[in-house]
Amino acid sequence: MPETDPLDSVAGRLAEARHVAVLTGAGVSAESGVATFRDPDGLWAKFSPQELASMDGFLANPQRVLEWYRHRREVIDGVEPNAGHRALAELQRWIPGVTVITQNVDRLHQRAGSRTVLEVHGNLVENRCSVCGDVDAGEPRTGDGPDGLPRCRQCDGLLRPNVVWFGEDLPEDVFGAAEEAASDADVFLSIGTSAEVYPAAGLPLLARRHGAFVVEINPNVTSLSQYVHHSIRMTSGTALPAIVERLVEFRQQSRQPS
Ligand code: BV8
Ligand code: ZN
Repeated sequence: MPETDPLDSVAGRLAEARHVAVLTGAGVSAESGVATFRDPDGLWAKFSPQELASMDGFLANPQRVLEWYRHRREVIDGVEPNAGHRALAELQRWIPGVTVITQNVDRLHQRAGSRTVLEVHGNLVENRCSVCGDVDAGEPRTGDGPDGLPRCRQCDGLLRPNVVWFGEDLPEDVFGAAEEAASDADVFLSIGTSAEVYPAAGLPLLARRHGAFVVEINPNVTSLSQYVHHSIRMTSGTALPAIVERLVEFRQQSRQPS
């Protein structure tokens, strides 16, 4: 019996699925030219997460943190969604019950046309007041204060990127919706994430506990690999278009009169 092509078997599962949950991480944006965090050439190889992605780090040196996020915004403004992002948007057109749960803050899923995107770690585009929580989109204004830092129009508090830092709770409504999507999923795809950061990394395990068929798409082994039903050792930019292509073939075959 020839070994089924793993891409066929994942596409076959998706063709039958009503609810699909997808968890994406930095690896999905890698082929757009956006650095990941934990790859050898990743962000954490150059910068310390504690200093740059935590409230303590921000309060200790707001200029340095704001400069780092301004640099990352510049990178994001200069890149395009890749074939992996576009394939996920296409998947949502074929299966309306697809929920994209992303740890990424770059909004490339939305730019590729994905709807129902749950940003569990916030986004790089908006700013939030570190005191009253007011969110104002658009570039942080250069600060009017003596320290030259951007400040809130409502209360003059320091503005910060509207992302979730280490030690901060995830937005309750967004993460609640992500847990619901994972629990309801017939198929759960974990794509381009090292599955190291909790509570997001717990979502594939939650899906599996609720009976989902769990697939990992990642060129490398991760801490999740031992728990999934299928590992596809390919990049998302290659695997996702191939899976969607097979799904479309399956759907068209099933429409043909037998
Ligand atoms: C919280 C900010 C409650 C936005 C980020 C001890 C044990 C367990 C947990 C903890 C612990 N101590 C502390 C914690 C909790 C902590 C945590 O999980 N720490 C880990 C590191 C141990 N979590 C938190 O603090 C969270 N909050 O728990 O609140 C609480 C409250 C008070 C006190 C304690 C707890 C908040 C987590 C959010 C942190 N914010 N980023 C930003 O600036 O971007 S995390 C950061 O990591 C990003 O959000 C990123 O998305 C996330 C996960 O990384 P990945 O996306 O997976 O990226 P990575 O580089 O790691 O991996 C890339 C993968 O892609 C690789 O596997 C690679 O092989 C693959 N790849 C590469 N190229 C491709 C590819 N795949 C496909 N195609 C390719 N082409
Ligand atoms: Zn404020």
